[in-house]
Amino acid sequence: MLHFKAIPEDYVLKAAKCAQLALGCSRAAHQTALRGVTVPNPQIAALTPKVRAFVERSAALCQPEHVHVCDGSEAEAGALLQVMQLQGAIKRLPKYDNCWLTRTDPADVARVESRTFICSEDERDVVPAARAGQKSALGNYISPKLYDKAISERFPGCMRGRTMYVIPFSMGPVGSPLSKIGVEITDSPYVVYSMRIMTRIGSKVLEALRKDENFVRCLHAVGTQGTPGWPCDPANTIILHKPIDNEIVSYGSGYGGNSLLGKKCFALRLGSVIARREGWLAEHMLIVGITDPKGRKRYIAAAFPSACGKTNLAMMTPTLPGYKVECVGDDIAWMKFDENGVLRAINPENGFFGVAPGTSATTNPMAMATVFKNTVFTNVAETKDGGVWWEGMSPAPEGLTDWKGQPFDPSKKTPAAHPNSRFCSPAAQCPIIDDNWESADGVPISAILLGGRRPSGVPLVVEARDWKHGVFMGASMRSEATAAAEYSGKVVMHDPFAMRPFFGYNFGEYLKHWLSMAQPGRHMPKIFHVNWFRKDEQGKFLWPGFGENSRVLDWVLRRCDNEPCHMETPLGYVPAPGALNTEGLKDIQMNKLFSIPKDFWIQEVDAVKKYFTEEVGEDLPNEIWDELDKLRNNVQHN
Ligand code: GTP
Ligand code: SPV
Ligand code: MN
Repeated sequence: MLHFKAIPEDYVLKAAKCAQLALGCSRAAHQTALRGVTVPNPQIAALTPKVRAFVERSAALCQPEHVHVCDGSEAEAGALLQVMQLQGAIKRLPKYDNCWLTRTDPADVARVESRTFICSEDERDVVPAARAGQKSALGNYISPKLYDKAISERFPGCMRGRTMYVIPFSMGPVGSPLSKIGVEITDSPYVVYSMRIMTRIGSKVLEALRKDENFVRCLHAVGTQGTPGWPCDPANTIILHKPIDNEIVSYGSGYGGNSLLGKKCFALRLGSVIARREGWLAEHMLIVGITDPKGRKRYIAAAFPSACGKTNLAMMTPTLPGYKVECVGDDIAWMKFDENGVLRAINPENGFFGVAPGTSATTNPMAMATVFKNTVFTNVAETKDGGVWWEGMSPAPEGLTDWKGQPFDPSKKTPAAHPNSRFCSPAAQCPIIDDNWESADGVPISAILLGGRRPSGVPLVVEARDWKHGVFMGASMRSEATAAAEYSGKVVMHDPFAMRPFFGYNFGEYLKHWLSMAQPGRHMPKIFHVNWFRKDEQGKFLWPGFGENSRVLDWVLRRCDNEPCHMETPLGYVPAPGALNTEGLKDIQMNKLFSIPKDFWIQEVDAVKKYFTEEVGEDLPNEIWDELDKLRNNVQHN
């Protein structure tokens, strides 16, 4: 058993020392480098009994050299940067203020959905009836026995010679009634530094734990393989969730959603289970505030799959005159109806872990104004003058170093930045961060958008006729695969509610939970499906997207005011002729953007039916079957 007496007061020096020793550097070299960065660690005494027990158990299992409890201070952040520089894990980007570049092992670049599991006694808690005993497309099940086995095969002694960091973190503003607390234990200083951007960490969270002892236990270790600066273990990577115990265990990957356990693991997978139990919604949604030319401000939440435009919509610069957009969150929404029947949302995160490629001064100027200070860049290309570059930012400058650290050769087909390269930046730095983004009560939601990458057949925008129809739209969402997970190629995948990789429980039950939200006295937000990604025969986008999406938001908000600017189609309501403001846009082929090809939709209905039948079966609510029948009828009689 590890005793806290054994934990050094001058943790940083010792942590750095062991990092150096592990890499075989000379003692003198690192001691010189680290002179003056020793920080006392009074946090240990502050641990509540439950946290302490979790730390002691994890230390006994992983056998680290040192344990450091994070206080969240600036001094600590500085020390982490020093440790990582000594390890060769990051390098400074001298072109900007406090910006850093990481290159991962080329085998550890995205979420690994095939190795992500949810554990429960009963498989049906996780996997819908139709897939009993088989692989499910809507989440991987693992039994408690295999869960324990997976841990015991990987964790014993995995932090030998390393420092174990303890990160108390809050999802949501500390103290908000909608917030939840977690404690992540990790041996990756990159994870600690990223968590301090993406969540609220440190002493204030330990303080809150003294009032309410409950927290989600998150254990993470990177493993001992990988490249010099990026230890990992791709062959043995596993991401485990056990909702009944409020527990997340992740091994072998340092990347994004695999390792920053507050994000997808907690806020969505465990979050969806907690939300169902407590009667609210944990969703893969951005939250954005829009002020119209009359000065009326409304908030919208939007679910698009990974790498399908959430960050862009959340920070959009509207092209329509008189509109103003402000950002509350770009990835996750926790939403709950209040006592007045208003759906209120918080962003449980504290930062943006955004897709770099495609981000530019024309597509997303607000992101560009956010990311060049206090940011960690992962797997982007580096410029000669110590800056960063990625595809879509600007014409490629001379002398680039690619994401693997090699001189970039533009004549080759391989990109300079990895397609899933990302920036990790504090949300507060966004120039259009909403005044209410940390409001303890959350912001009121007027409309919910759903969407995906649909190169053909799917109109620019369709309004659901009612809540039930909207839930069906979410259930039947599909989208082209992206680089955010381990898929290759542009296959169109089912991705209900953009949550396919993030469900913490049986998808059929999830749909029932959504349906149960509609109750008398509640102001149900209108639901819309949008598609910025429809293409013409030449493969060119039919819609300019980005800031021009404000034209769609304008119509959405007018519909929220019940303006009769819509017309019926087999799919739902679309803008009446002339109702979508396209003033000043050239060459927009409205007929192509809004066409509803009969053959396409008959196939779509068949594909959705097949998916519901094969993946959900009897767990699919009758209301959703009814909506599918209605759609088939509408399409056939079109
Ligand atoms: P995650 O962080 O993975 O959840 O992704 P996200 O949903 O936040 O996606 P993001 O906004 O980062 O966009 C991903 C890619 O889609 C980027 O390359 C964007 O440039 C591109 N994109 C975003 N919005 C639009 C749009 O309206 N039109 C087109 N054509 N591309 C877009
Ligand atoms: C996503 O894939 O939806 C992301 C990035 O937001 S990650 O944090 O890796 O999940
Ligand atoms: Mn996401």
